[in-house]
Amino acid sequence: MIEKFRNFRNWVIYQIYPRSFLDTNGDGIGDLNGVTAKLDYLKDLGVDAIWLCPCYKSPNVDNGYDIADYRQIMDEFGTIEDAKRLIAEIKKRDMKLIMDLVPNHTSDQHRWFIESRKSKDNPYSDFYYWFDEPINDWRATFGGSAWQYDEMRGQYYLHSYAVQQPDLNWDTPKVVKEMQDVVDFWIDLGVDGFRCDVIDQISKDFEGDNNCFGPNLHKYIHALFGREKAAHLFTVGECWAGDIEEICRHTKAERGELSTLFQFDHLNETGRYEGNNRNCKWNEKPGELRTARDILTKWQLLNQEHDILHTLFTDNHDNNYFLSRAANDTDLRYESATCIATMIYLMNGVPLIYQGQEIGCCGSHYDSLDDFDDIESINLYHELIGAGNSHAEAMKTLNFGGRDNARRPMPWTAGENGGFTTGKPWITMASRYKEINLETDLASEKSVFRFYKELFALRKFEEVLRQGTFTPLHKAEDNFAAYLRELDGRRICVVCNFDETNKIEIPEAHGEILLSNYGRTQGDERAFRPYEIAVYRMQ
Ligand code: TEU
Ligand code: CA
Repeated sequence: MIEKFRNFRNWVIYQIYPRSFLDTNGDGIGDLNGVTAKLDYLKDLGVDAIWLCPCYKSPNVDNGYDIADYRQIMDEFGTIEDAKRLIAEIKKRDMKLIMDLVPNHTSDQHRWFIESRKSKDNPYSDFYYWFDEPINDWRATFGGSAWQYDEMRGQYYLHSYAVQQPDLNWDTPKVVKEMQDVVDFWIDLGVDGFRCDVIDQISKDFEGDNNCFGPNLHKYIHALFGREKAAHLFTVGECWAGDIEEICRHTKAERGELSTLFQFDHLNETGRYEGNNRNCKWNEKPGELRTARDILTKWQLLNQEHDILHTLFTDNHDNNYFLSRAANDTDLRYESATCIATMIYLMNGVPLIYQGQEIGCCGSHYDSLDDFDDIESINLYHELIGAGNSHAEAMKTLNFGGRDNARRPMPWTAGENGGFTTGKPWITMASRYKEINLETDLASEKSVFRFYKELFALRKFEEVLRQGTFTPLHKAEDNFAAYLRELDGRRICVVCNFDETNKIEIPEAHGEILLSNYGRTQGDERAFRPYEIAVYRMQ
């Protein structure tokens, strides 16, 4: 692995959904100055880099993933001067900033689309996909047909997501140039990388009836990041690549494309609702932790064999907290949160943590649709009711799988609105925020924050945890994860018990104790308790 990619393994990346992080001007909406105000908090946690979800000018149909100007800051979040100050303050602390690039589509309020829809022969006419009739039966992720008739233009345009998110036509050379200029604009402002939204969709395979992995995909990704100006960047793609060959085509260093990518199959997240299909994020799945362990083990070994950089994550702004989906977020919330964190973040790769994970945030339960904001959830609710489901059944689906769960404001204190805002929060606070917030966590004997801080410090201190190999020790039938990290003869064993009831004996569990979520001391050989983890330096 090249030096640059090896160095990325030394980072801990923290994902911020700025709308819900901290409001500093009382309008109930998080803002960039709120992120700046919390940089020391993040530094203290052990964060090296921040992935900032879209903060560009947007009408917020999809909360910033519908961009009206890639070079201006969303009015609610502040100004470009606030952005420059945030970047300067990040650099002062020797931290990095990764912006969220959304290359597949814009808002329908972007000037390119406003111009494009005016006629068939203006300079922006071919910036989007226009046809006299829908040319296939593609569906939009947020429901309905992916083709929308536009009265002004008199044609249909393609939108893979909301109607208000028209897909850019990357086969138009000027689109490629414009997006290169957007990347360069933010590089010149000093950003250190990009998370690339649905990057596999920027080339469509109309022949193969597939809205991603088109014939020019790698040409376009290379056009963005295979240039000298972009050579230093950390780039992570939100990708659907399901086989190792395609993943290598995206991420091998010599290809000049991405540093790494998100693979979602350990989250069982196929995205769109597929009824009672187990394999989608909306439905509860027993044994999810073991399934995730086995999928992660598969990719750890494959990525290691092909010497590519792996992303280590369980949460993001598109999913309910993994803690609530896969473990026990009630009477064993601390144990579950610390068990999940240890299993994922001591593996081989670059750790990414989503805001709130570090204090054991979990899903909410609301019975009124008024407590939901996300276009995906609200569209799905109406689809479910239309399909004959009761209100209660539809709300059960939204509460378990909806994106609003992870977008409820970060609870800093047990006080009014969790200390997130002095105004009215833009969305209802998490239903348990009075119990689960930073202030209460830090006052607890069992602090998730202090455990995360210790976990990241251990990873920072032990090079074998950042650069070592991964060898699984568990077997498929084991209800625990156990793996070995090795580097130049140094060996560290990680053990995570998933069992809530039975205590288990783990033969590999011996050596010098480096970390425990039960206060296990040296030489304590008792059986493992529910969600107990231990990390050993082995002789
Ligand atoms: O998400 C792409 C994607 O996979 C969506 O289908 C998302 O995962 C969905 O919630 C699955 O149920 C990216 C962004 O992460 C998401 O926030 C945006 O809404 C979407 O693209 C459009 O930009
Ligand atoms: Ca604000």
